[in-house]
Amino acid sequence: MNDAFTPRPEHHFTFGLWTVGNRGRDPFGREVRPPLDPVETVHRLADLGAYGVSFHDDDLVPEGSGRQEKEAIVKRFRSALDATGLKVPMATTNLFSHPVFKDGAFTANDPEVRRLAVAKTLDAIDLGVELGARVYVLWGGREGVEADAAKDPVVALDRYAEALNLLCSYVRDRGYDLRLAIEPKPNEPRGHLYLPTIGHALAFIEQLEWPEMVGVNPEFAHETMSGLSFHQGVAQALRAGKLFHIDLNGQSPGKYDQDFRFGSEGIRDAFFLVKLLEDAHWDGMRHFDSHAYRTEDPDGVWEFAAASMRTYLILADKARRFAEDPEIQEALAAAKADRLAEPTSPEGTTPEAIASLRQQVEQKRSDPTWLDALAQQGYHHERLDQLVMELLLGVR
Ligand code: GLT
Ligand code: MN
Ligand code: MN
Repeated sequence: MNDAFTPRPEHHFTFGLWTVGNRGRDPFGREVRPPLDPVETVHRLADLGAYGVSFHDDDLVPEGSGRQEKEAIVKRFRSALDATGLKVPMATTNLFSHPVFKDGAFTANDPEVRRLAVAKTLDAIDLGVELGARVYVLWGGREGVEADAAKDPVVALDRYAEALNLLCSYVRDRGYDLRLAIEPKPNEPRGHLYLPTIGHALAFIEQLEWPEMVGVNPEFAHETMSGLSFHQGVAQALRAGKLFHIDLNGQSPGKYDQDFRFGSEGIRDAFFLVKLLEDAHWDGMRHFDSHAYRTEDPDGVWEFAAASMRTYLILADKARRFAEDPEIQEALAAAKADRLAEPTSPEGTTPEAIASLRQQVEQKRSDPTWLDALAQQGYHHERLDQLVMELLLGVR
């Protein structure tokens, strides 16, 4: 299909090798799809109109590969990138599959394990930068605990921060043009993970040695697992200038990390997320961290990938219609949506400004009808929300 929702490289859609390469294994059943060659992934994604591909070190260069093997793999991968024009905007490290990381990587109690985790990440940073990555994602899948007594949570965060400082120092020393992005998640695979939400990560970043080098990579599924609003969390990251990357997928609240196709669950939050990114002209990658249902054969995987991008473009079109729809604009005015931009204290935050604000309120209060009138006004959110529903349901 070639229409207004056909993805093109300028839309900046990217996929991890591990996403379309997901073989459908789950805790109860084995793989249902054959392995996917990264080179084939590059060609298929380019054919579908994607901009780029991301990877964990081990997705591209399998664990235990020798130096020559690694060189051959990277060379072949680079040729596929050159042939298709596909980019590698982001790379990351697998610090969760190997049994050595069962007690954590950067927060493992054993310092030897922590040193290994840092060294593995430095190697992976070199590889990512070599292939063009400008963002480096850190998802702490094993950074957490089940037996709370086993780890002092304050000291664990000290070690987490130490690891981030080491990585930043290395990036600076090498002169790499690379920013780091922490990916929060509340739980899974650990019972509790450190830095469980966007808010936790943002606060943590401010206490690092080079906070300007570190931002977040929020994932739709991860915030939604805790019942939080994804787009509101992303808005806070954007406001802080910390949205370095984003993982798009689908998830229903309170469940295991589903990583479903973007938009397949949580369509309203997905819409407000797309609207947020598009209204802000956010120039980062629209990265899908999701996988096809286990029911799918290899063809179904490419249907899944094409649909992920198509849904994003449909929602971006809805966001444009939202801005142009006169009835929606009227309903927004009734909700006083534009007045939220008005400062509460137009005169500022000085003691004089505060005194003036109080005096104005005092004066208004002297009119006995003022408070009642304010309290009794309706905001017509029901009308506004229904209009959004109708927009999403395709009848406006
Ligand atoms: C893993 C995880 C994702 C992370 C990836 C990056 S790996 O699939 O579930 O959320 O983004 O390490
Ligand atoms: Mn996930
Ligand atoms: Mn993710």
